[in-house]
Amino acid sequence: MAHAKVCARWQPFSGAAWAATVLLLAAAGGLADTTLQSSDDTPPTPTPTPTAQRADLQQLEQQARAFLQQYDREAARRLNDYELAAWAYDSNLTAHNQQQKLKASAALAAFTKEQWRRATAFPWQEFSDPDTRRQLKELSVLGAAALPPPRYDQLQKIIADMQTVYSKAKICDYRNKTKCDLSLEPDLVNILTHSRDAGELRHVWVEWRRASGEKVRDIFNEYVAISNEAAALNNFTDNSEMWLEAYETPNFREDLQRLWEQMRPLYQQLHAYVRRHLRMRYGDAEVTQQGPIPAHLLGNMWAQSWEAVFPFSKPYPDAQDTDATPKMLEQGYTPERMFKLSEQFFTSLNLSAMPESFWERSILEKPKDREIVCHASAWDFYDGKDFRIKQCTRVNMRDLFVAHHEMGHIQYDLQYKDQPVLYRGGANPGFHEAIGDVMALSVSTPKHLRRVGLLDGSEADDSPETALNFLYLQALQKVGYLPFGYIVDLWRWDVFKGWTTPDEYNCQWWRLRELYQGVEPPVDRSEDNFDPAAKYHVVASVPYIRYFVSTVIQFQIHRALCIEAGQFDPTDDKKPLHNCDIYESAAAGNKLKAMLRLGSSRPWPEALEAVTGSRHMDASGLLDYFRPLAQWLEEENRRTGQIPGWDRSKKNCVSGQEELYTQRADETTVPTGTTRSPTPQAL
Ligand code: BJ2
Ligand code: ZN
Repeated sequence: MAHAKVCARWQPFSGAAWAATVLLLAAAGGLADTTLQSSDDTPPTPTPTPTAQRADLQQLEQQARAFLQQYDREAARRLNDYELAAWAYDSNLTAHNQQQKLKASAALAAFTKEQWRRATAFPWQEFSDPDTRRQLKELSVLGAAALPPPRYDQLQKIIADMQTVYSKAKICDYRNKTKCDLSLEPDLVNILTHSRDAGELRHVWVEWRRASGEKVRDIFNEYVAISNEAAALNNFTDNSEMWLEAYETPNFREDLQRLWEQMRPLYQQLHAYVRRHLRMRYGDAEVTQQGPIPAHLLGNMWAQSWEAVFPFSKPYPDAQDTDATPKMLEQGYTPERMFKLSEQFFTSLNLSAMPESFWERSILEKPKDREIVCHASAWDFYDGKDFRIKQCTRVNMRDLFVAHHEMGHIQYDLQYKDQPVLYRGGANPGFHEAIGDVMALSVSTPKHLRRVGLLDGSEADDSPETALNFLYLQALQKVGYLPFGYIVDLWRWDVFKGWTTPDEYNCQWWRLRELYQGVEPPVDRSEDNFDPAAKYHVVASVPYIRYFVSTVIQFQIHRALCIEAGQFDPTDDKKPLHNCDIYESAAAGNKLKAMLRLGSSRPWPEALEAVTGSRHMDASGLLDYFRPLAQWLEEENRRTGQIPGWDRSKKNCVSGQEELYTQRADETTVPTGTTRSPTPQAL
């Protein structure tokens, strides 16, 4: 469970001939502790053991190794069955395909449980080989398969249903109310990116939430209850603890909080700068001087990535743009060519090309004849050969980076394909998310874009103004993203813990949005709405903190690879980190490869150390990268009288829609009585 990959969120296992082991176990004095949760990975205590018992233990350890080998073969086959059924459904959302996927899921769970039973019968904590201990420890956390089969099936059905509502959701056009076939990808994404009509943006924002999140509010409650039941059966206090197990780090939450505090001042500078430009664009009535930013104006459905505001807010409007989209369109780029370009970057680092079958089986464009899960994803089919991406790709720079993100997953999958199934995962989930993004940090530099013909001019044309425009564009994606990457699971952890109760789900979501992101909804909200579930990972039950972790460590990894490639020198002003392109550096690629090949066979600090020399997550990579922009933003905000931070929102969040109407009527005389956020200063 700890390292299970996200697309198959199950614990792998095996199915074998067990008579010999059972006999041995009987000889050794019975079955081991059968609690579901593992304790730790510490070496066995060398208590004086009678010789006979020691011999039994050695024999048991040998048996365990044989078990793991057999398990590995069988697990790969079973996982392959499941992934094929899941792919069939996600790429054609029919009732029949859903049934098949749920059947495959139930079969995998039954197998997992059986293997868990066998694995935990070994006294693995006492084994001498650390690798055998690690694999059995991994197997000892059963996850959702611990549920009684009917309850397990119910959980999977709820997740599939929530994901399907999200994937099929449609809304009506702002102007033509009879045109009601607008889907998130590509229609709503296009409107949010290009429309500058605040009314239209508000419409799309509100309607999307009506068509997606609101529809799953009731079944989400059941999802929380069953997830917690599963966690309890695994001896965790609640599902948030089970999710955090993947990081194998005590006090992980405190570490994250510390990272956020380190980066918050930079975020607040960016926020203040963007707010000023939004005010200039949309007027004081839409955007106040000192309030949170209305979430519908940032060019993204969740206000998680802000690059769409770049055209009207760039620091130097007359300097060269670093957007590759115009050239991509001019050169007739296709989705396939975007992925080929990404593949070529990987191979230039001496990393692997995609197998032939990848190009045959992937879905790189939105099909016209059926409904699919359009949200981009990368798939490992666990047979060492079959790897695919499904993405409703559009030809633009944003999707070029998503293509790199997804290919980063496949590259990781390819590098650890010869590891046991139990180790075919990232060092921790954040590492898996970081690989493609590390590539994109090089690819997005003006230097690289010119090299591949996606930007005019030569390096000699690079002025400090172009560099700042570029860094600003990067910040809109990466810095703008940070608090969103953080709060999705801050919210879910408290929901699983029962600290946020169903009558507070939506208002608590907005408290976090306001407190950390400094955004507010364009209209009042209530508990009739369910805005967290308007985000894919919430309905698909995919943990989210991995993306926050990734955003931090990708800059650490980038910095280390840039030094390896001779592209970054902290003592040389002419080689700033943001200008580094590791293209064609086999030295950088080999360093990365050594880490990727480990999969999850070692605790993550070791993997990080192999590349960066440090065993700790650290925001200094990101802060180093953005330093020139941070200075510029500070000065610019001072010059224009912007005060970073925000006052409390004047938007309301109340228990029900009815209360909202009463309240509006009474607004002048009655105190709001609404759920309010703590002040930003309380952060
Ligand atoms: C677009 C991207 C995910 C991802 C998909 C869906 C959920 C898991 C996978 C896994 C990968 C693996 C995504 C990109 C950055 C921010 C975040 C967002 N889709 N997943 N099977 N992103 O991570 O690629 O493909 O191998 O573990 O959701 O909020 O858009
Ligand atoms: Zn990813």
